[in-house]
Amino acid sequence: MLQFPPGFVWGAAASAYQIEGAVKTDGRGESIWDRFSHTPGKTFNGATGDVACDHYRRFAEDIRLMAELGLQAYRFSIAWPRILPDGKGPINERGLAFYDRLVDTLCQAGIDPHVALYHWDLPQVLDDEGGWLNREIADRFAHYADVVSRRLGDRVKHWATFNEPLCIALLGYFTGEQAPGHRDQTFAEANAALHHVYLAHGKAVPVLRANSPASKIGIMLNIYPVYPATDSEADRAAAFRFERFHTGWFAEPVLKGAYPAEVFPLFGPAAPPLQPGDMELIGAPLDFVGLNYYSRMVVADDPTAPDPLKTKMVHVASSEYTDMDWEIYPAGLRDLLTMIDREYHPQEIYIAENGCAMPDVPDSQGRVHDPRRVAYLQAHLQVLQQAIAQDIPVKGYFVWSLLDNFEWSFGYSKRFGIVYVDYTTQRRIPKTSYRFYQDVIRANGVAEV
Ligand code: IFM
Repeated sequence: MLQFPPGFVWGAAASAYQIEGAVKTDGRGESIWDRFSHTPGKTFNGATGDVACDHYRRFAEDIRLMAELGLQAYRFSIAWPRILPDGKGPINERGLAFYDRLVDTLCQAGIDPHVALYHWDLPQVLDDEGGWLNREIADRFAHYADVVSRRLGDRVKHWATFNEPLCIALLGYFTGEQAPGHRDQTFAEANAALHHVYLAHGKAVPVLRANSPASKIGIMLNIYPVYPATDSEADRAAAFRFERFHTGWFAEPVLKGAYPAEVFPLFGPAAPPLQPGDMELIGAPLDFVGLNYYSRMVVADDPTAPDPLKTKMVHVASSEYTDMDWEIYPAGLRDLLTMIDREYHPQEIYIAENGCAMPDVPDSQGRVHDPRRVAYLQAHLQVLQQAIAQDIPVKGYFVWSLLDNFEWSFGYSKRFGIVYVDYTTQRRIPKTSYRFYQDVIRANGVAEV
């Protein structure tokens, strides 16, 4: 048995729009994901988060599932449009009261609430004013952070400002796969959105510290370790360029307080709209970094590629891939942690998301057996344990996700949960991986395979 340190935190993660449903209940305003998912052609089979897992109504049942699992922490996000339906004010008391009840019920069950303020569901009214392209949004976000942390800051001990700024910027403003669905190929919008997300982060951090002084403050980043497709000089150079763009561009503003100088000139007039003082705010020290790890990137040099990086992604023929077509590569977690620790020295790290989509189906007796997810989790936890044994300061692990849920533009076609959700009845069925994770938590360790 590979033991984790005493006090290691075992958690599960989710986000508001992916599970809550109840999009018109108790005064919630419209979010960009309501608008986007209701636009024909934007999501698989036209799926929306209108009902999702109905968690808004069933949260107590879901917390019972968490308690039975032995969960010590639950990471969820707050829906900004429930709190400030008009983006700025007035405050919607019924929305705040929901999260109050959620936090209280978690605490009563002995489960520590870890809160993310933004997991992609911007109030639509703010998008109508330019959304993340409008610099003023940073102050709106700081105000929202103030309202939420004044109310919950006595019980919430871990706050994250944003989940995956890379996705907000790239998928929201470059590829258009996610809300608000812009496709600006000059990159100017993605860079502006990223910069304003980070500015909002920088302005919210001191607010959270003031309102919730006993808490730890951080951010969730999705950083992929990058590997060359071959050992050729051209591919190694391509992997370096790609890494500078991915980790460098999307993570270093918060981890180092600077955009990488070698990437900045690539964008010319599409560079982020920096103003004096921004980077000091953005780069202020954090208490923890949340890393969302699923897979790695393998890249090759491609002089014909239309983008300035001149690279292409490569499939590894010998590897196994998940239902998202993401390579299963547990060793990447070790490489990522080693790199983050060496380059950026964060005080504390959480694996804030890790898991896989698999095509789960109940058997004739209604049980859901998911051995490939068990193997995935087992292999990643084994690597994680080894990294911790080498003194990398990982304090906790959050499986993505407790429940199957709305996987953004993929709708309900991808199942990430350790609990199966039958969307016609809302019945929850713990999968084999739920039992596996229960054993891991109980033992505070994982068997070596
Ligand atoms: O479901 C998403 C989550 O919202 C953000 N991180 C990746 C997950 C799986 O795609």
